[in-house]
Amino acid sequence: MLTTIYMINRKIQTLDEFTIQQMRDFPHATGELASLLRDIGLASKRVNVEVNKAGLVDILGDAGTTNVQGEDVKKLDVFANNQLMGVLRHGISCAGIGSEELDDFIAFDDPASNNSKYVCLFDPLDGSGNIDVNVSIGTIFSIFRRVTPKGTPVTKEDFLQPGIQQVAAGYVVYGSSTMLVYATRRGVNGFTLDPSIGEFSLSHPNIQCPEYGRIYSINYGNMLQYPKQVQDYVDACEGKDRLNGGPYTQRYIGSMVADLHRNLIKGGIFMYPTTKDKPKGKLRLLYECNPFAFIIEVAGGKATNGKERILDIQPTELHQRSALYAGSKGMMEELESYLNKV
Ligand code: P6P
Repeated sequence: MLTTIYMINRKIQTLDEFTIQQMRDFPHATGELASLLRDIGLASKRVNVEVNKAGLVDILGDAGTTNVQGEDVKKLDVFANNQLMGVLRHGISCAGIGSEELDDFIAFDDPASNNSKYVCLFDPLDGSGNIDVNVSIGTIFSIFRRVTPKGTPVTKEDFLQPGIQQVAAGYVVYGSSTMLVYATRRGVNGFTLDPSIGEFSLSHPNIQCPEYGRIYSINYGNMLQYPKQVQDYVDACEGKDRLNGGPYTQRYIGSMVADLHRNLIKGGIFMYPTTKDKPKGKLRLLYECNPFAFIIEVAGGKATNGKERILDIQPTELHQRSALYAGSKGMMEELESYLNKV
């Protein structure tokens, strides 16, 4: 007897279909956020093409310039920045941008852009020091509703909002596969780029960060510069104290998108404390810490600067830095019990 094999016609939603479905669920939605997310998806697909062939074309190596942080700018950083700036400037949803690669914010200041509802901040290619050695890198983005009147050019006030005001935040990780993960208050969803159709397809619906994990991520090279409470917590992670599920395992890629993506999915804690060399921290608040803090909190985790919730910090400068402790709720509470010891 012939066995009839029913092909499972599991319809996998593309990013476009998913964002449109989300819009249908909100009758008052204008579609601007959906359009903005699709624009970011388009730019990241173009970046992905270059990242995937970075070893073959003359796009490796330094672009010969340094960014506002004083870091050597790799050609792919510049390419990624220009791709994001281009799609957002010519879209219908973004009035202006802030970028790690740009000294100041940019108000697009044309009639359509000035009537757009959102502003976007991004690190176009984080971890770019890893480009030449084929380690996962990423794009990080943060979306706010503008606070200045529509119809006018955006001002710095539109960008210096506390992270809790984010409407959406996400990242693209260019790794063994290319994934776009984004959060709104409704949840965190992950989309894997399907090369056969050239679309991001829903692969990780409703991502939840496990309350506990076994992974702790920190750069041991700076250990002697970290606050003593952090050193004591890391000792505990190594098994010197009884921690829930411990002793843990240490994983650190040196590319925060890759480290935080792994910890989001598997559970874990990521720490970039202040150091004597960087007393305000290394990571940037607006386009690195805020987006990941938003994503991790929506997924059930926690994110602080060691003293206060990242999302509560009132920014004062576009490129200001912050310490970052982020990840599984239970592990963050273990860490906080050490940080609160005077
Ligand atoms: P360190 C990459 O340059 C980055 O901004 C983050 O992606 C990463 O987590 C961190 O810096 C690594 O810094 O000092 O450990 O090399």
